[in-house]
Amino acid sequence: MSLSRREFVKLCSAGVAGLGISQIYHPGILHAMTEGAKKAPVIWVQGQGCTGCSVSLLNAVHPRIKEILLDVISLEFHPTVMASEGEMALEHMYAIAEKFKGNFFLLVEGAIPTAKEGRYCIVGETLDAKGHHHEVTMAELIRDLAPKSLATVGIGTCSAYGGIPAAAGNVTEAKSLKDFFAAEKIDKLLVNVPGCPPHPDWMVGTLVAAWSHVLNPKEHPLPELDDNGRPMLFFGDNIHETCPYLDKYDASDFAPTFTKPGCKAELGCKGPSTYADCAKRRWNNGINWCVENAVCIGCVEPDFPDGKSPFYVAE
Ligand code: FSX
Ligand code: SF4
Ligand code: SF4
Repeated sequence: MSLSRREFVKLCSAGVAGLGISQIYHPGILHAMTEGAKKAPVIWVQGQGCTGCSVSLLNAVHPRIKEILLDVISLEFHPTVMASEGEMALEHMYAIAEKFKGNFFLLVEGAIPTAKEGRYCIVGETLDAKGHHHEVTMAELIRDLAPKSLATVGIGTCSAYGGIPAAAGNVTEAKSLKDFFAAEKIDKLLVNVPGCPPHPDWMVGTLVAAWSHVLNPKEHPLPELDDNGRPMLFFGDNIHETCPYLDKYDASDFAPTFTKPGCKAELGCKGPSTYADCAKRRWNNGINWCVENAVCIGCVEPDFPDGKSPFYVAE
């Protein structure tokens, strides 16, 4: 399928305005966007996290992960899915960062531990000039790669805001990208795609929007970010205000248990203090979302998890 530039922009605008993900990722849009254009070089690194963000990405439906990898991005390094490993993989990653200096996206999953010189998170080994093994910390990796990237993207709440690794206790002195950049005086465009884990559409959509901007800045302005560095396109809605159970909330008609449909306010729902489009977009190909069988625990917010605890309230 081929679209004119005008049709492409019209489809994009329709998708963005209506938040219809199938429109945003209409196959024609993907095709038009990538037709004759370079794919976005991406380096994905992992620090203190659970790999849930990566698993969520693999669950992408519109488009599927196959289309993302073949048509949208050139995934040059990803610890979970790449076939290569060890020094060879790290060498490739460093070579790509040099080759595409200033022109690749650094996607960071997981927080960055800074206690004990970052040694709570060793991400690989390299050989130094004397042939000695050198253990590379997550902190060192970000220090090296972030300044060379076109933009750094915090994938998941751990890298965006500290998340679970930076929760009370925090013996590893885990930091978010923003705090790490500030401490290290790294001046680089930082975009956050929080969520524990983030919805696949949020990750792919942010990359598509950013790469469209790189390819054609006049027609595709950079997506607007909120005060917490999140694209408004996906994080502009208040969960509570867009919840299908808002009428029940207003009528003080509360569900007594998770498994009963209805407003979960009395069970601990954090929808009122949480901003994301989960109520409209839903998860797992639109089949379900947190509030149907549990509560919103506010996983996309900078104060998650401590400020959102306790997640559940027992009667
Ligand atoms: Fe964090 Fe990624 Fe939560 Fe996990 O690793 S955002 S712990 S879902 O998956 O960084
Ligand atoms: Fe608000 Fe949560 Fe009730 Fe929905 S279930 S109306 S988000 S309190
Ligand atoms: Fe996170 Fe709440 Fe969305 Fe669930 S509904 S994914 S807890 S923001």
